[in-house]
Amino acid sequence: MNNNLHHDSAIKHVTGESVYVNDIPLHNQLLLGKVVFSKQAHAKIKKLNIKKALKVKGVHAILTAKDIPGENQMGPVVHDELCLAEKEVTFIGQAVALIAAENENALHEAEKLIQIEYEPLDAILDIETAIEKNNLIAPPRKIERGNIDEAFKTSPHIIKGELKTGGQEHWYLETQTALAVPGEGKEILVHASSQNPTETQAIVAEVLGIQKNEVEVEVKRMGGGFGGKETQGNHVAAWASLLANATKRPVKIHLFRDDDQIMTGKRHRYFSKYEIGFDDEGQILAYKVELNADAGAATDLSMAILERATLHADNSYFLPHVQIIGKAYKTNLPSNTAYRGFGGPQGMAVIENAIDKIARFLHKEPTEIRSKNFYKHENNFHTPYGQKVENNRLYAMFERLIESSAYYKRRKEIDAFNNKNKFFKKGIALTPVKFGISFTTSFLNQAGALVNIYTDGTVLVNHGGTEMGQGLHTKMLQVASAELGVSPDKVKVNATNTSKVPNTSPTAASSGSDINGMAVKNAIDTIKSRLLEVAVSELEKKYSLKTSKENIVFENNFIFDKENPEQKISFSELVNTAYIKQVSLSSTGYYRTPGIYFDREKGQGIPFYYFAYGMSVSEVEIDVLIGQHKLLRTDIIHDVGDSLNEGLDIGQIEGGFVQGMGWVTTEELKWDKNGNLLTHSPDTYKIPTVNDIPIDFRVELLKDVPNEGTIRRSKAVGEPPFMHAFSVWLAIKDAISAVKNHEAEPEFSLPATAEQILMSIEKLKNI
Ligand code: MTE
Ligand code: QUE
Ligand code: MOS
Repeated sequence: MNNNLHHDSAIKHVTGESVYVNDIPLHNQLLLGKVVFSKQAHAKIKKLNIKKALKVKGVHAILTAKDIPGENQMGPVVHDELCLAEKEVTFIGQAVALIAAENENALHEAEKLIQIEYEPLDAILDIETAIEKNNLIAPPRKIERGNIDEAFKTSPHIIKGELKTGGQEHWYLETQTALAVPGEGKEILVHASSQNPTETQAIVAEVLGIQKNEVEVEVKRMGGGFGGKETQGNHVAAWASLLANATKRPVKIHLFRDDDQIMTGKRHRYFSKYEIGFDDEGQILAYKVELNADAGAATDLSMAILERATLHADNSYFLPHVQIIGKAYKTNLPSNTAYRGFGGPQGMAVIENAIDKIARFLHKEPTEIRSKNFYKHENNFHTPYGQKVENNRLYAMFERLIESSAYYKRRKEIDAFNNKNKFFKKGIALTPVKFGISFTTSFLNQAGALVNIYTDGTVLVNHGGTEMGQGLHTKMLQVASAELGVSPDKVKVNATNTSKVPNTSPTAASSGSDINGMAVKNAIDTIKSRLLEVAVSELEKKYSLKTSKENIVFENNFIFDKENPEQKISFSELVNTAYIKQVSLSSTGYYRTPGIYFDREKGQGIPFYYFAYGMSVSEVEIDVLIGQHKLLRTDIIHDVGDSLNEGLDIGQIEGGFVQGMGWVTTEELKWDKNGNLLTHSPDTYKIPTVNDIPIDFRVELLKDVPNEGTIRRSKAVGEPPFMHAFSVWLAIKDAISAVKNHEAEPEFSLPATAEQILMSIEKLKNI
C-alpha cells in the first residue's frame, strides 16, 4: 500500500480551494442567523419582548422557545438540554432567541432591540461549591478490586492528596457553523460542521417535529473538531434549521470566535482526591481516587467522559487493591463536552502526579518508580475493570526510549546544571500512555459504508466517518485503493452524508479509521466476490486460461491469475464487462467490533478492543524569577501498529502532543464572580504557538508491531498522543523541585502556567 500519500486536502488547504460550510457559494436567497444568548448564569426570564426588533429592516424572523414546532430539546443522551431557554436561563451563553436577517447590520440592530429582563437566582459557578452541595448530575460510577481498607492498613507509606486539572477550550480554527437549506414540503438539507451527522439529523428532526427521512445532513469537512463538534455542532444546526423552516429560505449561522468560546462547552475540569499506599521500594499497594467533574448545566456526554476517566485512572500501572469513584456535578456554566482523550487525561493526571510524589518522598528516580509499577507480562496484567493488558508494549518502549533519549546521561547533566544555576532550573520526566480503543458505550462500535464503482473503473467511497483534519478520508481512500488494487487517483471519498450511509456513530474515540476502514473493506469484499466470477470467465475467454476465483489477484489496476501475471485484464475493462453482464458494481458495507462489552453496574468487562501505547521524555528549563518555561526537547515513541499512513500518523502524534502541552501549561479558563468567561479570545486564552513546540522534537513510530484484527493491522492514533504532554507537565514540576534540591514536594496543579510555577517556587523557598 502506498502509505506516504499526503492528506487528500493538503494542497486545497494551501491554495484555499477547500470548501468549509462558510465557503459554500452564496445562495441569492441566503439569510444570516444570529443567536441571542443569556447574560446571566442563573435567572428567571421575567420579560422577553421582540416586537421592536422585528421592525428592523431586513429582519425576516425572530424565534423564541414558543416558536419551536417540534420538541424544545437538544440533549444528545439525556433530554435535559433546551434548544431555546423557556422560563429561566441556567448559564451565560445559553440561547434565548434566534434572528434571521439579510445582513449583519440588521442582525445587530435587532439584537439590541430585543428586551430581556431577568430576575437573578443563586448560581453554582465552581466545582468546590457543587461538591459541597452534592449537586450530582447523575449517580456516581465505581470500579473496585481487592480489599482497599486492608491494603491501606498494611501499606508502609501512604500519601494523600488533591489535584485540580483545568478545562480546555477546543479552539478549532473553524468556529461552530451550519447552513440549513429548506426543500420541498418538509425536506431540509443541512450543511453541518459536525462530528456526528446522524445525531445532527436526529436533533434537527426533533426540533422541527419531522421524520428523520426528511432531514439530510452533509459534512464535507470540519476545520477541526477535537470533540467540540461531537454534540455541540448539533446546536447551531438546530438553530439554523429552525430559522430556515420559519423563513423558508436558506439560513447560515457562523459563530464569532468570542461568542463560540462563551457559548460552547469545553474539556471538563476535574477536582480529584486520592490516597496511595506503597512500600519502601515504591511498589504501589493500594490506590483510592475520587474523580469529580464539572459537567456544566446539562449532561451532554459527561457520564461517558467520566466513565473513560475512571477506566484510565490506572494509566499504565498495575494497582493490586484499588477503588475508583467518579462523580459529575451540575453547575451554571455551559455544558462541558468531549475533548481529545475524553476524560482519559483527567483520570491519568492524578496517578501520574501521585507517582511523582512517591518518588520525591522516597528520594528515588520517578522513572524507576514508574517502570516498577508498569503492567507486567506475567500475573499482574489485569486492569481494575478486569480486562487483560494484552500485547503490552510498555517494556519495549521503555527500553528504547531510555536509550534513544539518553535519559540517565541527561539527568546527570541536568543535576549539574541545577547545582550551578540559581535563576534557571532544568527538569526532565518520562511518562507512559496506555489508552483503550473503542467506545465504552459498546453499541457505538459499528460503522457503515457504501462503495460505488463506475464503468470507467473509478471508485467512489462513502463511509460514516467525518473529516476534521485528522486524515480519515485519506486513510479510507488508501484502504479502498489497496483492497481493489487500483491506484489512489482512481478513488474518491465523498462528503459524509446521512442519505448515503445511515445511522452512523460519531467520529470519535479515535476509532474512525478502525471501524469505517473495516466497513469500506466489507463493501469492497462484496463487490470483489461478484467481480471474481467475471474475472475467471474473461481470463478464459481472452487467454483460454483456466483459473479459479481463489487465484485471482487485484493489483496495479489489473486483475490476473497469480501464476500467470502477464495474462491480465485492466480493472476498468473488468468492471465494464461486469456491467454489461448485469453484475452490480455497488455495495454497502458494515462492521461491528467483536467481543467487547462493559457492565456499568459491576464496573467490569472488556470495554476495549485493544490498547494503544506510547511513551515520552521531555526536558524543560524554567526561569525562577518569572516562572516561564522553555521546552528544550521531547522524545516520543508511539505504537500505531502497521501504520496506514506514516505522515498522517506522525502529524497526529505531534499535533496531539502539542494540544496536550497547551492543556498542561498555558491554557487557563477564568471566570468573574458572576460566571462571565474572561478568557474568551486569543489574547487572553493562550493556546500553543509555533514558538512553543519543543526546540528539539523527535517522534518515532514503534516498528514491527502489527495489530492483528484491525484494518490492515493498524492502530488508532487520534487521541492517545495527547497524553504525552504529561512529560512536559512533570518535567516542569521536576524543575520547580530543583529549587529546593528535590527535598520538598512543590505545590502543583494543572495547568502549570507561569503564574502557578512562580507561586509554587515562592512557596518552596519559604519551606
Ligand atoms: N486531528 C485534527 N487535525 N483535527 C481534529 O479535530 N480530533 C481528534 C483526533 N485528531 C482531531 C484530530 C479527536 S478528539 C478524535 S476522537 C480523532 O481525531 C477522531 O478521528 P479518528 O477517529 O479518525 O482518529
Ligand atoms: C469514547 C467516546 C465516546 C463514548 C465513549 C467512549 C463518545 C460518545 C459516547 C456516547 C455515549 C452514549 C451515548 C452516545 C454517545 O461514548 O464519543 O450517543 O448515548 O459520543 O469511551 O469518544
Ligand atoms: Mo474525540 S474527543 O473522541 O471527538
